[in-house]
Amino acid sequence: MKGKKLISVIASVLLVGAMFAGCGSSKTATASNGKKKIVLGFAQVGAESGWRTAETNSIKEIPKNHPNITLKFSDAQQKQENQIKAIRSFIAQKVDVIAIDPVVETGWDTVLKEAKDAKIPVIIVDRSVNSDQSLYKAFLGSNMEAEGKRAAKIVIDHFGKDKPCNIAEIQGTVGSSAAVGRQKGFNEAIKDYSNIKIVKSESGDFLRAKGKEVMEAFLKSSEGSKINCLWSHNDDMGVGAIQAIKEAGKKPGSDIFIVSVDGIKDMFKLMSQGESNGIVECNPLLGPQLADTAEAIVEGKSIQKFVESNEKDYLQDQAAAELPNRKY
Ligand code: GZL
Repeated sequence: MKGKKLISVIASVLLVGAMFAGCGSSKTATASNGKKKIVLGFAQVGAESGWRTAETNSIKEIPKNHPNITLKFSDAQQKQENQIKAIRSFIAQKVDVIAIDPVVETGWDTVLKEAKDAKIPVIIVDRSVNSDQSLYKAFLGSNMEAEGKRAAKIVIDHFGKDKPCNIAEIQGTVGSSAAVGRQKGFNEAIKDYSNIKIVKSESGDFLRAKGKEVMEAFLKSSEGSKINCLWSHNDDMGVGAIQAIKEAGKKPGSDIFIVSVDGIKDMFKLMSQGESNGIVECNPLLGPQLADTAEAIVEGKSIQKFVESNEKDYLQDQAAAELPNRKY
């Protein structure tokens, strides 16, 4: 009896082992490129600008260059509640990694804690969050405050310490780290120049059409006639504002000195025609970095917590030569 009992116990242990062997391998399945399979959920801001389109294209290219990564992509139409819904859906689907480009800086703690409780690592991309840094694994993106300082330098280099400079500022999305940081950096940089003042400031929500509307209103205001400088938090609003400046019978790039952020082709084209004066580049091509970071996290490798994009600045006399090189 003993021998028979022992054999049946060994047989059942082997059977159970075989049953679970399949489950273990499916969890750590590898793809054709020998890398671990990853389901990556990306919660995008929206499709508000040329920069955003370029970023989205870069993210959507990930599976082409990383066949081990399956991308789940959501577009929140610039609404935080839609982004939070998308993140909760990714958690429910038990994705391996969640990436978020947060439309605004605040209001993320609860959903980030839900992701952490679900043991799903989070990567913050492009814009930043005012949350406990332990709630996300990495940040990939630009230093927005530095971008504001870089834009101010272009203005200061042109107007110096004496020439009157009356600035119309068209801000980005209210509460976004891009608008908050750029405004903070710009204002910090001009504070010691008594000749350089912001005389009008309003949000155009990073939208081309709103940039035009805001600039039209600025030009019709009591300060309109003295505005000789436009500081736009992104190129798209700047392109719209340039349209408004022309319709008001003024020359963009000469009657009104213009600086904006992003580096999209449309603004380089206008600058090559003398209708803008400075572009502060902000890199949207974050897909490759995001893929590498997600893979490193899944493979348990150590990663850099904050990875800042490399960016350049361009002046009017560089625009024509640079335009053919622009990728977005
Ligand atoms: C900045 C990015 C901003 C761009 C805008 O990194 O979040 O949002 O400057 C975009 O064009 O809408």
